[in-house]
Amino acid sequence: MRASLLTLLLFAVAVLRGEDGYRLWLRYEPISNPALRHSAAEALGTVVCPASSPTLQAARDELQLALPSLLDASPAFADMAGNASSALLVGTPESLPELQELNLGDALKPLGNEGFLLRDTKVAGRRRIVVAANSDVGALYGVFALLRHLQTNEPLDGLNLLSAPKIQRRLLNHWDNLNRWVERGYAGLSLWDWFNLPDYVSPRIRDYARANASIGINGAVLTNVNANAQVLTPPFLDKVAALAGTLRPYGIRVYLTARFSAPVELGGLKTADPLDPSVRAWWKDKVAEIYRAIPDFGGFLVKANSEGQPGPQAYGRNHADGANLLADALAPHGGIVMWRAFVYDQNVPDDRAKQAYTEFKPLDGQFRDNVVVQIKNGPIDFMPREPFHPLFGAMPKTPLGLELQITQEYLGASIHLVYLGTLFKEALAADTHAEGPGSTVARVVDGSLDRHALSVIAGVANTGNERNWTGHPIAAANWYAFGRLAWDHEATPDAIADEWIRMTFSNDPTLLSTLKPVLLESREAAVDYSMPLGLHHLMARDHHYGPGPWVDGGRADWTAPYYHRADAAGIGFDRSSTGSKALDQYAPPVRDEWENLPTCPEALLLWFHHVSWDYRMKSGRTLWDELCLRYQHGVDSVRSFQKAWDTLEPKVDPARFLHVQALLRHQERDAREWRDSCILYFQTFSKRPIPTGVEPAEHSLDFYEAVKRPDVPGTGQ
Ligand code: BDP
Repeated sequence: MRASLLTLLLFAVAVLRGEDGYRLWLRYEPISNPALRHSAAEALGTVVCPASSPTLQAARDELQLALPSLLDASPAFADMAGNASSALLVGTPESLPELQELNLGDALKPLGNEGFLLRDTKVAGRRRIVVAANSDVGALYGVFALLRHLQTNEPLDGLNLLSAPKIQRRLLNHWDNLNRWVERGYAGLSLWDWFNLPDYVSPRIRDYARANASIGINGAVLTNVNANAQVLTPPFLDKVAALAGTLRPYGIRVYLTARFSAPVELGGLKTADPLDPSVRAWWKDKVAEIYRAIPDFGGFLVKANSEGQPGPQAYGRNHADGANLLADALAPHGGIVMWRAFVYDQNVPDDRAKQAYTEFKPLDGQFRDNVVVQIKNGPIDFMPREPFHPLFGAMPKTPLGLELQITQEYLGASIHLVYLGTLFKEALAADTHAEGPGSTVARVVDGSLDRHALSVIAGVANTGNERNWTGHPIAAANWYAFGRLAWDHEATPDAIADEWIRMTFSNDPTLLSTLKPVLLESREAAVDYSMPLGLHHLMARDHHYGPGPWVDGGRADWTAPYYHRADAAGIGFDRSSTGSKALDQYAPPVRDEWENLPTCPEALLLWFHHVSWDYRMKSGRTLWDELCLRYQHGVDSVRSFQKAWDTLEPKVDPARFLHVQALLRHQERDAREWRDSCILYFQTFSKRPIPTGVEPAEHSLDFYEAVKRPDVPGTGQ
């Protein structure tokens, strides 16, 4: 009775205040299954989690926040379990002597510095639920895993879970400027309130840390890759130190972007030449200064000689010279350099997709040990679908980091419902064949393929100061999926979506069976209504929102025709041996499969080949018909998402229900615009009729070409 009253009360409060998404997947609503709730309340009636460090204090705080609500009961927080018939024990064998009785040594050993174990066990006949780890942060991760277990309605009986991350540094990259504008940010201003820092650190920063720790993210690059050297000045370092202080208990280190020309801009030097002794001394002193303010500073992320950013090439040096300069300054303090391979130059006549490989591959073996080359998942730029980047597998002597984009720059910003767990997984699971079958991107990145100790995965964050953090209520699933896959790249997008829905909405079976397929199909839908069959870079200029296959003029590699190459004969970029030869950058088994039209996956067809409009697709249709029907299919998929979502009205709180419903309406309109404008535009080349089954366009091509979208968030400065 008490339980149902409380549940009712909580529900009433939620309705009154409106579920606003702030709590993300850490809502800790009462466990809905009464039998599970009662048995968990019994098992966790006593909680022993001595707060002997700030990190264990954070673990204890989380349990204190979560358990009374989840269990609809108030566990006793005690110093010892003693004779209690059942208890939860949380900590390391050092922080909690009672754990020593369990002889966990052998089980803990392989779990490393961040892993944990969860176990349902008995000590002298008394039931103990154990969250144990080798380190405090491992115990914190274990607490979040236990809470996830409870939130997803899993029983504690027989619990036996061991988990350790495969990738060492799991980072968010914030493209945040010092004036709080977020490049490609669609969820408000930056979370970092630089002007008020260090005096005031918003409580939101702690909640950001909690959310990240709950999925194992252990680092944040605070500033934009298009870097501002000011962040390296003393007043800003004080601000960074204040943020670092709040993030530290949650196992999160801060990193900064380093502007290569900082010695000139801040230090008044005449040069930023990486081999110049005064430049080397400047960085050495600067790094020492950073470590005085932030002793566990993680290191630098650098975008150099790319899209106008300064870099070593201005001095006739190469990327290794540049990276090593910073690496040498950071090494004595244990810091690392993440040097980005996102480089291309309009003055280089070669296919843009080939340029990073051409520049970086010869440098394999020339980087210091504390350098990671950070590579986007594909060779162009976070398109809705790309083949894996050919550098993966091509630089065995260098640790290679993977950069994914969580923010939806090319996938409808925070307007479109696009679950990226599937995209991230596709990127990780891609087989480079570099050292035989099974040489997946994931194994390159986690260091297991070439035995590198240092490993990095980064996601360009989609967070901002909007109340629900990510703008679209479903976009938080992408932050979540990134973290979960960064921790365990063998996890499936399906299982991750399942967890996220349960925690973010509820464990209702109808809700799950309705919403999960929407999430899982949403990325493919976005590919279909925007850039199907391997098409890429068809978006409008600058803001990258909406279609622009006609966008021409200015630098060629920023126009759409450079990529789609539509003409009277067909469409697609010939990157095979008859074209740009980009395929030569892949290992022979991959190259051969993709080189041949019949074996090239249709999803990548127009990425690698210029294909005749009448080419017969696997469906038996011509390429032209197939292309048009894919666009239609994308629109149809969004409509099916709308239908599915509408049935969830009784299952979702009104605020989030209406919000997603409205966004889906917008998305359907956008999907139609993509379909109509791209089909009409490509028809000017194909000169073929639009096949049956495709709805007629609402407007003329001129209309679509004239669409202007001023002030799209994340564009400008
Ligand atoms: C592109 C973005 C641009 C970024 C750049 C990068 O359009 O805003 O600065 O990538 O990753 O996706 O450096």
